[in-house]
Amino acid sequence: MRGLAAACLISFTMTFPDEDSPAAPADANYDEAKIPKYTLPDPLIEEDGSPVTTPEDWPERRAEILALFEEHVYGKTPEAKLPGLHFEARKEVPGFLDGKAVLKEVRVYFTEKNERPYMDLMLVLPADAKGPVPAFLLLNFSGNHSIHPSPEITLPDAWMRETSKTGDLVKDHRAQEAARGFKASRFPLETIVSRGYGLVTAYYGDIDPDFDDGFQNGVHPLFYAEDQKAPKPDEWGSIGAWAWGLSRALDYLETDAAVDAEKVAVLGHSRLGKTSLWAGAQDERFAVVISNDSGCGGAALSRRRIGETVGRINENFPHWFCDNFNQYSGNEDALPVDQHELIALVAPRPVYVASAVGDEWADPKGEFLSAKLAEPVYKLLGKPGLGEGVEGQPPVDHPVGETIGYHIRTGEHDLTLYDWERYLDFADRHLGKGE
Ligand code: GTR
Repeated sequence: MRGLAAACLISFTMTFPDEDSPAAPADANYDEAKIPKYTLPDPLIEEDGSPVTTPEDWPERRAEILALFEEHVYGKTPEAKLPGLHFEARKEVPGFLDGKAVLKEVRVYFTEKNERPYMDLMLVLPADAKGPVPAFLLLNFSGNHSIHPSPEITLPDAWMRETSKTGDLVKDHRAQEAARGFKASRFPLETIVSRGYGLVTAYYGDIDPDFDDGFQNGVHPLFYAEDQKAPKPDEWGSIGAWAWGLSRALDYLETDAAVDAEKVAVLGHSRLGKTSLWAGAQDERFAVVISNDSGCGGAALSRRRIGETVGRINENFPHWFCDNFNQYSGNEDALPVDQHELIALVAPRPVYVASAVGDEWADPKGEFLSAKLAEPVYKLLGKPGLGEGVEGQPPVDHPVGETIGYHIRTGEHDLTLYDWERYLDFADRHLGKGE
């Protein structure tokens, strides 16, 4: 079986993501044989037990699954947008990337006030575009200046994480010149624009700084009722807020004639891959949804309990999910949903799930299984899903899939040129070439 063969290729050298990862836990399980027996909820069986057999039945079941994810996993998003949402064009550099691109910087103010919280969007668009271009939208971990060394990119004034590893990249929680381009390998701008696509990004901390402060900063307080000090147990955490921010970026793109807002692929890596899936599940304006190494709380099935578990993620990152999610720490079988149903919420739109061999913490096999187990929903809606012949996890570096794309590549937890090339091919197939 191909799936088994691929599983055997998985090396057991553990690596951890480079952001703010706690030390590797000695007791994490990587042994398939030690996974407890589990039964997954069926995306095509309603809560009352009735089967979903026609495409016409799906919207009702979809709403039910979405409500379960809101209540038990990510928390409810309070409102689509606030009435004062507005945009400010701040910069346009026509000769960016040696003339191959146009750089634009736009500030998204979430309310009528010109003050924080706001989100600084950066757009890199092909210079030779004949009309509106399709685009990839993704949040970044370290600021817009980190994605390319150009001094044209405005240095952010937002709070930045400062750790023993950030050195001279961040001082007093502020971005430094030395950090320009230090994450450039994750953003192959030349390749993206040469293929006819735009790249739109923003620093995720503009929406909600990624630390547990009881939700006093970021966008949460904008939505508090009088006397409310924190989200309720079924209200959004940080992933919910970041996903909401992606939708606000799309609100802006709908106003920018240089971008085809009906052809926007939302993409994210790691915790931001969890975020892109949740954004794409909720906001059906996203034409394509891509999860890169998203792991626990992203594409990986929670019930497999391989690598990072619900208990571990809630302990290390108590602000990512809603408080109700804590009930499922060490209690995954009680979850009314599992992550294949998150992928199913994207249907019938194209979705891509990617894994890396050296990313066992994210459970690559569990990521594949989610994609596979979402397929019946795609088929119900008349789409092939992974398509003919993709039964088990494919071999390493062999991308597969039709409406659901999947690959597991050589290497570690990262967003690489290999990943991007697959996403560009996938976008070409589903959005039409960026021409
Ligand atoms: C890790 C976390 C993962 C993943 C990763 C990242 O520490 O355990 O779930 O989100 O961080 O976002 O880099």
